[in-house]
Amino acid sequence: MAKTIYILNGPNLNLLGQREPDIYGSLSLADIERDCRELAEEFDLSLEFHQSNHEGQLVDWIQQAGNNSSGIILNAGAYTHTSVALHDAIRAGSSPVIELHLSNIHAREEFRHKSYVSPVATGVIYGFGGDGYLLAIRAMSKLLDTKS
Ligand code: CA2
Repeated sequence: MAKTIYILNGPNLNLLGQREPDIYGSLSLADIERDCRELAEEFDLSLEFHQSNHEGQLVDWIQQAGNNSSGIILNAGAYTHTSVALHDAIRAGSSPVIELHLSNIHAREEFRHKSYVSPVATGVIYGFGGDGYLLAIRAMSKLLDTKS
């Protein structure tokens, strides 16, 4: 049976492509989803792709992915820098988690340097724009193969 990856996107990522293209690129989230689906199919992975502006909804999806033994690619947006709830949800589950950011968060404001996700993530990818999602799918495919 095909393994499943959850790609979860946090607050304001629904605005991608509409503003701040110098920082986040010109792709919309729908463009990114389309490219992810194409690559996931090549790797024979089934894909759950979601975005929410609500912290609790992201927690629910992280728990759901854990219950289904799925991998998680998480761009938690601004919650990355604030959310103990996301940290705890990842910690409570056994899913491998790749933290992802479009921008290089360490080349930006100081408040973006702190991540509550990094200490409980398997790995982190940032600074490659939309391509980061594709790099993360490749990395997750290997992680899930090693796990089985
Ligand atoms: O670089 C990333 O992927 C971030 O997770 C994006 C978050 C930011 O708070 C993190 O520090 C880094 C912000 C997403 C907001 O996206 C927008 C897109 C277009 C216009 C305005 C916001």
